[in-house]
Amino acid sequence: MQKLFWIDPINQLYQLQIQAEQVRPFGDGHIHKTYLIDRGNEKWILQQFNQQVFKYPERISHNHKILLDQIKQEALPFKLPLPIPNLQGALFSLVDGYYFRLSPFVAGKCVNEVASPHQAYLAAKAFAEFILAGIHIPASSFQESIPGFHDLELRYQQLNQALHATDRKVEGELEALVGFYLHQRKLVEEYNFWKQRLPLRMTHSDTKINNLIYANDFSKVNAVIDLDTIMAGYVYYDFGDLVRTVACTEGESSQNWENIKVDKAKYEALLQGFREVGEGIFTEEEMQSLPFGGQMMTCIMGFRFLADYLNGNVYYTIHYEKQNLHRAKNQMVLLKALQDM
Ligand code: GN1
Ligand code: MG
Repeated sequence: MQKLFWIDPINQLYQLQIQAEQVRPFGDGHIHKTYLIDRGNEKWILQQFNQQVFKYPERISHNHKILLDQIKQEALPFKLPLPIPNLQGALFSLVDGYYFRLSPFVAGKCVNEVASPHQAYLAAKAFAEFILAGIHIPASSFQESIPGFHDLELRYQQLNQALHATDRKVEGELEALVGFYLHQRKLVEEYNFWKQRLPLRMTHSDTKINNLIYANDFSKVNAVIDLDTIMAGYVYYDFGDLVRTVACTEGESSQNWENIKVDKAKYEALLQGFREVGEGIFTEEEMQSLPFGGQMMTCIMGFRFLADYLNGNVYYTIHYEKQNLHRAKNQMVLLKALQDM
């Protein structure tokens, strides 16, 4: 890898002696640039942070400081690799106008699909245990790292705005997709219904399955990662994004439309994991809202992928022009399957 502009300042800020040969791109998140720093027996994750998506890094630091202060890491059954403070005590380091952060590397397997209901169960348990670990912290202490991140009403409006502003011709497949998503008003109403009834909790808010690290033999969960979206939310968000990414027979980038189905055994395993951990702690209504979460999170991702396609692919990393359109189509097929359950 060629000389990286950030190496010297990062070495200074964290008192390291990293060399360019020890750095390589890592993972397949859609948002940040992630590198593994591998010095043999010492490893870290370094991220060049996406400031287009996360416009308020100080809010993330605020939230992470709460976690560092108020969550007993030793009591958690997995690791929470929060950023390592630099020499000045800051969780982010500014280099040439870009934000970077360093965090501990946790070994294990990061997957886009789980192989069995048992793995689904382990994932659900881990994310539910994460909510539990923060249940004593008032949700109002957290700041919104992305305002309205899971606000279905807002995302619906943003889809409408994208539709009005788009340079694309809205016809054929695109028109059908737009039609389908604009018809999801009922889910938006249901979102507003639950909002009146459920308590806010500290949630992870991005529980897609590759934001978790399993042990190499899949016997347990080693870490919950991607901690930027931790903020106040509803329990069903975290259950819902698991349904979207675990209880589906195809991944979110698949174009095998006919094969996109709900995997019922994995779905039940997710429910079991949340029930076991939440029993007696989450309210009755929170438990009842879980199935809505699967539909709602699939729908919101459909809104967002489609809006991004209409906006000219400015948000998600894509590998070909129509990828966001196809992701929106994929989520539509899954949403229909969830609605038919
Ligand atoms: C993004 O960063 P990553 O890939 O874990 C997105 C999530 C979406 C997901 C869809 C901050 O997550 O909301 O569910 O892509 N994160 C942000 O793959 O927008
Ligand atoms: Mg990720």
